[in-house]
Amino acid sequence: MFVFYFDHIKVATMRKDVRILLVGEPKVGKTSLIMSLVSEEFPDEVPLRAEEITIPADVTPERVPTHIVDYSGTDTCTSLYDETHMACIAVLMSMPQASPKVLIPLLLNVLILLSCHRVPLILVGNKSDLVEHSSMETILPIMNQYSEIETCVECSAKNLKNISELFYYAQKAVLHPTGPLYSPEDKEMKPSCIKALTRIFKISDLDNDGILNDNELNFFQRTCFNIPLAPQALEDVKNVVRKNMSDGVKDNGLTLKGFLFLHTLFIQRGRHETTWTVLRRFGYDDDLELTQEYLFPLLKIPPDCTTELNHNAYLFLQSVFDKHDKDRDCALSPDELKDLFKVFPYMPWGPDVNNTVCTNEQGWITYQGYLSQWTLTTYLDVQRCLEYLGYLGYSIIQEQESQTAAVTITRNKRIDLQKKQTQRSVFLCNVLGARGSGKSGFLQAFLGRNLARQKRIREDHMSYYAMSTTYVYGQEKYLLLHEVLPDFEFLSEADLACDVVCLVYDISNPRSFEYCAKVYKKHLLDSKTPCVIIAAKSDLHEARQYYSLSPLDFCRKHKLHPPQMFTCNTDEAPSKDICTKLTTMAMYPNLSNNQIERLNKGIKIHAKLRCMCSCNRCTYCICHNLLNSELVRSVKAKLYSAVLNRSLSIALYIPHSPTPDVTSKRPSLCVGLHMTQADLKNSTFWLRASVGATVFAVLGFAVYKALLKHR
Ligand SMILES: Nc1nc2c(ncn2[C@@H]2O[C@H](COP(=O)(O)OP(=O)(O)OP(=O)(O)O)[C@@H](O)[C@H]2O)c(=O)[nH]1
Ligand SMILES: [Mg+2]
Repeated sequence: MFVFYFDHIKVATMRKDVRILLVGEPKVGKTSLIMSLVSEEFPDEVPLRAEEITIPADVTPERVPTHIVDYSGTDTCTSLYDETHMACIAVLMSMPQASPKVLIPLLLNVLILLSCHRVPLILVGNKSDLVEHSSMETILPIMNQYSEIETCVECSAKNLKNISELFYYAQKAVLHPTGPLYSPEDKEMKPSCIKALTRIFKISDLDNDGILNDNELNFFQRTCFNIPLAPQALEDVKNVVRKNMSDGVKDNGLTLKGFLFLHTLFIQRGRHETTWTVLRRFGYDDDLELTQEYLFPLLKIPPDCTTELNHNAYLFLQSVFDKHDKDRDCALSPDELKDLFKVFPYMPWGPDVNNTVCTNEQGWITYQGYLSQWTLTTYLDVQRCLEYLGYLGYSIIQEQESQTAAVTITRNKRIDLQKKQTQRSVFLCNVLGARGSGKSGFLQAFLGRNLARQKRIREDHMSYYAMSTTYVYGQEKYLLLHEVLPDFEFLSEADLACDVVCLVYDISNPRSFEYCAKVYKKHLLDSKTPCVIIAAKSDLHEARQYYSLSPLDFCRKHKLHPPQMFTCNTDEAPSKDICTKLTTMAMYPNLSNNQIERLNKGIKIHAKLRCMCSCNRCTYCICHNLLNSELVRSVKAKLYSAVLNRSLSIALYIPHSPTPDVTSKRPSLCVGLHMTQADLKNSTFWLRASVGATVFAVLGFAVYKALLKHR
């Protein structure tokens, strides 16, 4: 015989208290039963009705405060309807010698009331001391007929038989009801219970091989019951399953069939609490639905802050990807994706997701695309992200309080602007332009798709978002491109709230630049958001734009970068240089055009160094991860900003150095050129402090480069 121990504190969503209502014919012994329980002796004289009593939590077996209410139809101010409304469980008392003819009408009356409030019932035959034979034979068929009846007990208030047991059963029936789990008529678990346990099995099967091996079983046991299983107990569990079914144990591990069998056995042996503990630990309520508290833990996002996944969350998502990428091709085939989302009640990703993130040649979401989609959901709809992580069992597998532990709330953007540096990893770029100017083409190009490939995308599978990574100074950053609908009249503040704006015009269409100029003048002229104008379809013949200024003159006048030539009509994957520039501008909105250009030159050097593989498993990726770890990243960021500030201050004193754009309306770092003494000290401090870090980073790069060469 094996035993699953459990810790009461872990049963988080269990009821806070239990209210037991005693009903029955007059003189059946309701009040005496309560008095006998309290005083542990049979009272000779009893009042008509006992006052409501409360048994404190620490003296009850299930450790919940228990209220016992004596309902006497003759002397009471509350109706039976109201009482059943408040009760968690009712105890219908009768004499053991009561025949079904007497009992059933009485039972039906009570059941009608109870069914309104879904209150379970225990049938009690009191005064068992008066009869010689058990009445269970007559009672059991009635119990099987009505599923609301949890159990039947024969007791005697006089000789204290089964009194405390009765109240224990009542408590248990409330806290761990059989109804949602098991169908006594069919002698098997209910479909909703099988569904919930199957999801739990799949989450606990960490390597997704369809078997819970000893490690996984131990992890499961520890998560649910707080105690690991002793090796012998583990063997006992498997032996019980082996004895009862041939395919319950495979490769010395528990199969889903074996796991379900084990729970059926628990329930049949009256140990529902074991199954309930598991279900509650995985977030289920009494109706076997995932609770709102589990799926949507409270997370407050202050204004001007964004939400990103942290390092641990990415590691968790990586392990989920790995366990479903069976063929190890670093992409999820439709079947693998379906398998991944089996623990969800619905398929969360539609076909548009394949056109929002990177896919492989077959159109399957790659590892990088998969992480991008999670990053996008976290950024745009953090509640949804929490819900999805809940379905994947994030808090259970990662042993966290809730899914909120996966999310980083970024610093207020205004502080980033003041400090001229950011810790953010995700930047939003809104892409605007006249109809047909090439916005969607630009978005898809960011995902590595040229025009020929874009033409194969179905219209209804198109997406207004494109998310991928770019490298800025060796740091991996996510850029989210968002195509804004071109209706000029309906452009709102929200359409322009982003880190960088992209205005697209079609060089072959003489009317398309006007739209960009109008949007810029109306919404962006006085805005602090950096802006880039893109001259799309540069493979086509350039037409003269019908606008008072040429695009180049317009950019000069407004101190913008010159229009960026772009085409997605290429043989290979289109260039992503503009996206790198956009990310740089989003990261350093204070920088002038010249400074961005200088930064971008640096980026190209770094781009050569980076590992093109994104499997996250090979040595190259491990080195890459090390270099991108939180610690190194923060030191690097500080170092860059210190070097940047310093180089800018030097630039001031170099004769004929490119003059920074001092007259620009957008704030640029040149404002920061007039560095205060404090700034200088700060920068010197960071320069000194980062000498040590530089040595470390250089060593890291050396190892990394050496490995890359061999490759
Ligand atoms: N030759 C050429 N054609 C392009 C290029 N980019 C897009 N196109 C074509 O231009 C047309 C419009 O491009 P889209 O990207 O759909 O333009 P859009 O701005 O998203 O259009 P709306 O969403 O309708 O406002 C399509 O037929 C594309 O095939 C390019 O770089 N070169
Ligand atoms: Mg479009």
